[in-house]
Amino acid sequence: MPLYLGLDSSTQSLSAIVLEADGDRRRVAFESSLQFDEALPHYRTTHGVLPSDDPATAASPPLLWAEALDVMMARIGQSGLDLSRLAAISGSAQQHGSVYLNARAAPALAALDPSRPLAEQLGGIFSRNVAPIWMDSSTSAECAEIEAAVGGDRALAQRTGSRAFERFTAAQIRKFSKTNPAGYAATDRIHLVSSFLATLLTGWHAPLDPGDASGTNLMDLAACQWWPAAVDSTAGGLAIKLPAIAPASAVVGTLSDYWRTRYRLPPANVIAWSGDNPCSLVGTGLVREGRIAVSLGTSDTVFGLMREPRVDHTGTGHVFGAPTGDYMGLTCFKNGSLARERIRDAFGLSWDSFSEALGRTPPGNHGRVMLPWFEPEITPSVLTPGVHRYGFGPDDADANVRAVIEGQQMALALHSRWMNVTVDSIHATGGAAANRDILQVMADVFGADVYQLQVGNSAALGAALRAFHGGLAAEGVAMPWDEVVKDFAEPLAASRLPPDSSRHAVYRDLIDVYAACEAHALGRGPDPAARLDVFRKSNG
Ligand code: ADP
Ligand code: XUL
Repeated sequence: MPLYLGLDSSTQSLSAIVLEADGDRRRVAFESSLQFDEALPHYRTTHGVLPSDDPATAASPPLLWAEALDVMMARIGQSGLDLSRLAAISGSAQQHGSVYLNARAAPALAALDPSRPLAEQLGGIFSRNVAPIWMDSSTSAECAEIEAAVGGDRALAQRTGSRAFERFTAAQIRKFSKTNPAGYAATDRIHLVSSFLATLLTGWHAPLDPGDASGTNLMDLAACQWWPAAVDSTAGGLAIKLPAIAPASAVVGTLSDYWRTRYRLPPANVIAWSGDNPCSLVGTGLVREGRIAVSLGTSDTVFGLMREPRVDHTGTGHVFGAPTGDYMGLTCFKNGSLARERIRDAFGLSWDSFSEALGRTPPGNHGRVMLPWFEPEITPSVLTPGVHRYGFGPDDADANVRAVIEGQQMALALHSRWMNVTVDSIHATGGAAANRDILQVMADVFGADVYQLQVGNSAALGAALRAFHGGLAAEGVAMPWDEVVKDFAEPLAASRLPPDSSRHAVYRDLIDVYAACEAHALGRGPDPAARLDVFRKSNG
């Protein structure tokens, strides 16, 4: 039976999933994960990110991702699987991050020596040693400049799927071209994390898929091509530095000699890599409209498939290309797992004692509301971090635990309304989806059944399923997506967490109060004290 490999290079880790699939006989044959900070401590990252004094900047070393790939491929080589059956590989990567390569990259990648580790051969290929990542919020000026040059935020959103966002690649490239013109001039190719890793596998500059390219603010969403007006408004001479865009199921090359010789692998097809959210869409089985997934990873995201691109005119959400050739709507929150960890660690809790604390307070938390903006926030846009607490202080462990979870779930529900989906079931994924107490709050806030999935890492699974789909397509077999995801990406019936109607009623009240607190914290609304009082009186 053929094997299909999916890799996921996320903010904090690299994971791999190998699927064995032939018709209806399917199973996960191998799964492995490595945490960047622990496995590769010499890069000195924390949660996969380089330390910075400025909360607005966030970057990671691209060499770290390359070395992690080498370590993971060695593990796969030693997995005991019959790798001569490896038919195709695809990948998922954190979105928006950009990798800057000079003209030495192409010849160096084509001539890698399989007897030497990858990272020590890549030292000279970067025109910028660090890659700005999705957590960076330092480019508001560049966002404004790009929007002005293309005719405004609505024009940009209409064409590319999103207004200008600080973490999107266009604003990051513009900032680099302004602050380091020599480095920009020495840049031959700007990859996203996804196409950079695909490039390492194939040995030549691999194209980008429309899903990840729509996280740049540079792609014409309908045409799946770079939009010249945005490209020219971003930086001079950018058009020739961008990778090509290829369909998500395209074969972008075969595994280069480096990997074949070093780890005794076959010349497997490499299918275009994509972003972690487009991959998760497939990995959570959302290949039809009408359901949503919530990913509680380093970022919290809420997303769903869209047949037509319905752009968010409130300016919070995004429309990306989906691996199925459709579209996906997405809203992203930066204060996700790391905010939950901040509260857990502030009170010296484990995840178990965190759950116990959650159980000691009632839904609605006696009208205590938190906006957990430990770091600058993406949704809503908050550039200067600061946690806002209404009705309690930072020392009450139980109140803080419930407030962070409810605040995040309220924000997910409130800021996904633009997608206009009637939510009756949610597929939960990401590291924190292991926590059923958090998922129960999600069910009660949304008033929807929440399901866990058989394979927890939906981004890596989605990448493997994309390898499966693209690998078959390369052999002339067009398998429908419903069939691709069958058995692998289905919600576990036994995991269903139904909402409780009385708790949902509390949250229907609270969401308006939460919105009032958010407006106040953003300086756009009155003090919500009176509304909080009314809520407390009617909800205990
Ligand atoms: P990434 O965005 O890097 O893919 P993951 O989806 O792997 O992140 O999620 C990692 C996060 O999952 C960790 O930072 C941790 O806070 C969270 N996590 C893991 N287990 C639990 C749990 N039982 N309860 C809550 N959060 C958890
Ligand atoms: C999505 C986003 C994050 C990253 C990291 O727009 O910024 O979800 O993809 O996972």
